[in-house]
Amino acid sequence: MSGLFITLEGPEGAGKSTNREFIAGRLREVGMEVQLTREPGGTPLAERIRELLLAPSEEPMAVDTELLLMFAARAQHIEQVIRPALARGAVVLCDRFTDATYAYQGGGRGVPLARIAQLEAFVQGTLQPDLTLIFDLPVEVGLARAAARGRLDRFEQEARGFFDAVRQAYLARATANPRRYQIIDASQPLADVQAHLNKALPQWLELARG
Ligand code: Z5A
Repeated sequence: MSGLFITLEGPEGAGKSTNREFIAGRLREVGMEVQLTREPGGTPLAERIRELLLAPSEEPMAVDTELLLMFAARAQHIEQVIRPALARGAVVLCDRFTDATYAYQGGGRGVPLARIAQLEAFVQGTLQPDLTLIFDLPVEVGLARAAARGRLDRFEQEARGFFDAVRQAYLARATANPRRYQIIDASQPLADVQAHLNKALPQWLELARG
């Protein structure tokens, strides 16, 4: 039996973490086993790599170091959590995955997309999400939400242009493959976002199961 792989994406402060619990709840209500997880991270070892990636440090992290650490954490996560969960028929609900690498390292840092695609094929083989929900909102709204939370991590300290490029990279990927991606207007009040999710989820799941 093969499960369903759903990823949640979007720029800073878009509400992925807030809404992943909501989505997991809806899926569990209809009897699905949900494996809730996140990237970078999702296993004890991958969470240690996450700490390296997010901690501000005096020594600048080379772009290739960042890229390889993202995929190192992903390799561990796929082997330990994602593939076993899909094999037992669960829904894997993952807060960020490789679309974030295309958006942040590709769009934000300027890594050539072909290099990301090589690592993607090496680490994932044919594994791809069945459904990707992009929580989209104007950059300034997301940054204000993130800032209101307090201390900023290494990514959140980037300049405005970085986040514009991240957002555009996400939207370009969704436009290029409308079958897999659903864009959600995350600038709406939370109650409206969740009413939309509630209404649209059954149809998206049907599409994803193809
Ligand atoms: N990264 C990367 O570069 N490459 C990769 O391949 C991967 C990741 C996988 C960590 O990710 C960083 O890693 C991330 C990209 C990079 N960059 N950063 N920073 P993360 O997902 O753990 O961290 P994040 O993107 O910073 O998450 P976030 O800022 O916490 O965003 P969120 O999860 O989408 O938002 P949230 O925590 O649910 O909500 C933010 C606040 O807004 C919170 O106070 C909510 O109560 C509030 N909120 C949420 N929705 C609403 C609405 N609708 N209205 C009003 N307020 C709201």
